[in-house]
Amino acid sequence: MRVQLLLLMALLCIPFLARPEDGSQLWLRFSKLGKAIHGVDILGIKSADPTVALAKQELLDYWKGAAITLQIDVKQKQLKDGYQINQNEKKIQVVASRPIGLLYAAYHLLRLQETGGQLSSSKIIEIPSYDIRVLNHWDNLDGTIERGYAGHSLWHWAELPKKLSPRYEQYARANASIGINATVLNNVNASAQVLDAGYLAKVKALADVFRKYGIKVYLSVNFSSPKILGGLPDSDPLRKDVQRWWKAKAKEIYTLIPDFGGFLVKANSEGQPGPQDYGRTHADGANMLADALKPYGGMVFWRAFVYHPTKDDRAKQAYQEFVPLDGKFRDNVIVQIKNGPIDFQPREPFNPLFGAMPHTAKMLEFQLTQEYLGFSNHLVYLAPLFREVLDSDTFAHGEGSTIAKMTASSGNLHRETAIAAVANIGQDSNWTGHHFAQANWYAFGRLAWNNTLSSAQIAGEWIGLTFSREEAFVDPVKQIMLNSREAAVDYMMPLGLHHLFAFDHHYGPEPWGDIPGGRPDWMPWYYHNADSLGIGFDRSIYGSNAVAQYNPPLDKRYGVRANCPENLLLWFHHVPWDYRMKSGKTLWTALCYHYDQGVQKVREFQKVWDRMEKHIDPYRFKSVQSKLRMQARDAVWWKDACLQYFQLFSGQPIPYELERPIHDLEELKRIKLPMGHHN
Ligand code: GCV
Repeated sequence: MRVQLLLLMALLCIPFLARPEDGSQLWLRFSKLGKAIHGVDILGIKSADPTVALAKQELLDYWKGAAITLQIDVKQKQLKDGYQINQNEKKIQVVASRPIGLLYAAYHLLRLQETGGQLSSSKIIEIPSYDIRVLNHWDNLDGTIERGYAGHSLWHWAELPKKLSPRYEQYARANASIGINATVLNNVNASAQVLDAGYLAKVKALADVFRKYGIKVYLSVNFSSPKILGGLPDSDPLRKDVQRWWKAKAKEIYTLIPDFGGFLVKANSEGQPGPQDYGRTHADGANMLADALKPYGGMVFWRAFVYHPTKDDRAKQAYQEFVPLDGKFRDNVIVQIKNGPIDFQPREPFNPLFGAMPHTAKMLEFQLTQEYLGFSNHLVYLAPLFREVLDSDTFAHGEGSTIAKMTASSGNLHRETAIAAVANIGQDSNWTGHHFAQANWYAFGRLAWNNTLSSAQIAGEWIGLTFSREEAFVDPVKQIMLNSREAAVDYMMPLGLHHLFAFDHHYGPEPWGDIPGGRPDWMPWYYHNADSLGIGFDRSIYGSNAVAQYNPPLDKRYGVRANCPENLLLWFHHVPWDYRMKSGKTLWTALCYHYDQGVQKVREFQKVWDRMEKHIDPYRFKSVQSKLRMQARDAVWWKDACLQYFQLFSGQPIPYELERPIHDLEELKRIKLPMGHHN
C-alpha cells in the first residue's frame, strides 16, 4: 500500500519535474531572491504610487547589487520617460522625472545584471528616442488575428471585463521591460463595434491592468462609426452631427479611461471607409478626430498606407495623396507611414514620404509579424531591417537626414514623436510562435527606446536574457540572427524583387500568380515584369518615375541603373538578363547565385544550431531545430519556383556549379495552401 502511494505521488510529480521549457517567460528570466538583499529607498514621491511600488518590488525581488535609492525629481523634465543612474561604491541612486522612469531604470539594472554588464561608475542617462512607442495589434473582435501566426488573440473579449487573464499583466510587464508604452488593441481593418459601450468597458478593464506598467491603450477606429453605431445618415467629417458624435464618443471614452491614448485610422485603403467617400481629404478626416480628442490630450495616428487600382505605379500613390496635405494636419495628428512604399517586403527602399512633408509629424510603422517573411516558421531577425530603414538618408535637409532623425524629436517639429510596429503576439505559449520571433518584439522595443542601438548589441542582450550567456552559444547564434534577414531576402526576393508571394496567404512563392480580372496591383507580374528581355520594375524617368519622389541625389542614385544599389536594382529598373553586375556575373547568373546562397545560408544555420544542443533545454532546441528544417525546405521551394519560372523568360541554364532544382515547376504551381493563414 505504502509503495503504491509513493508511486502515485511520484507519478503526480512527473509533470512538474519534466515541465517543458515553453518560452513563456520571454526574456524575463530573473531568478527570484528568497529575501531582498538590500533595501530600496524612495525619495520625492509617495511609494504608494503603483508604478513606483512596482519598480521597488521588481528590485527587491531580483536585484543582487548595491542598495538603491529611487528618486523623482519633477524638475528634470528633459528626462521624459527616461532616467539617470548614479553609482558610488555603496549605493546606486536612480533619478527620474516621472514614476515610469523608475520602472524603466529598474529593468535597465536587471538587464545589466542578467547579461553580465557592468555599471560604470560614471552616470548613465537614458532618454527615449520616441515619446510614444507603440504596438499595433491586428486583432479582431472574434479572436482571430489578421496576419497573426502565434495563435488567437491575447484579448479574451467574451470574458472581459469580469475575467482578467494573467497574461494581460505578463504582457504589460514584458512591454514595460523594453520601454513600450502604448498598445493599439484592435485591427486597423476595424470593426465599429469596439466603440460601443459594452466593448469600451472591456477596453477599460485592460487599460486598468496596463496602467501601472506605463502603457496607454489606443483603439483603431472605423471611419464610418457614426453611421454604423450612431445611426447617422453618413460619416462625412464636415457634418456637424458627425463631429458631435465623435466628440461625445471621446468624452465617453475619457470618462472611463482618463489616460486613453487615442485613435489609429486606416481610411480609404483596401476597402476601408474614409473621408474621401464624401469628397473630403485625409486631413479633413484626421483633423475632425483630432479635434474630438484634443481636450483630453489624445492623439490621432493616421495611416499613409493608401493605394487604389489606378494606372499609375502603386509605389507612388501614398506620396501623391499626402504631400499636397503637408502642413494641414492638427498638431495632435501623426501620419503613420510603413517603412517602404509597397508593403513590408523582405527588402524595400524607404518610403519617400519620410523625406517629404516638412510641416507634418511623421512616424514609422514596422511589421513584427512576418507576413512576407515566412510567418512564424522562419527564423528572421528583423533588427537589421529596422536599422537599414532608420539609417536610410532621406536628404530632406541635406546629407545626414536619416529616417531615425526625421522621425525623432530633432527632425519632427518638436511635437510628440512616435514609432509603431505591427505585433507578432498571440496566445501561443511562447507568445510569438517561433522562439526567435520573440527577438523581433524585443528589438522593436529596444530601438523605439534608443534608435541608435546596433542589431548585434540587441541580439546579444536578447540571447543572454532568453537562452544563455555562454560565449560558445551566444556568438554563433548571434551570427545566425544577424545573417537571417539577408538569407530570407536571398531565397525569396533578391536584388530588389518584390511581391512574388502567393495571393491571399502571402506564404510561399507564386511569381506566375494571375487571377483573370483581378486587380493588377495585387499580381506578381505587375511587379516583376519578366519578359524575354529582362526583369524588374522600371521606376526611372523612362518608366513610372517613382524615383522623382526621392530627394536629390537619391533620385539619380536610384534612377540611373549604373548607380543604383544592386540590392534594389530590380525595384527601380527593368534590367536585361545579360546585364553585367559589379561582380562580373550576368544578371541571370547573379540571380541564380542569390537564390542558391539563400538556401545555403539556411543550411548553415541548421548546422550551427545542431551544435548548440548541449547549451540549452531540449524543448526549445528541438522546436527551433524543426522550424529550421521547415525553413530549409521552404527556401528550396522558393528557389526552385522562382528560378524555374524566370528561366522560362531568360532561356538560360541555371549555372552548372549550383544545386539543381528538386521540384518540378508544374508541381509547385499546383500547391495551394487551403487557409488564409498557414501555420
Ligand atoms: C491590416 C497588407 C496586409 C493586410 C493589412 C494591410 C494594412 O495589405 O496584407 O492584411 O491589413 O497590409 O497594413 O492595412
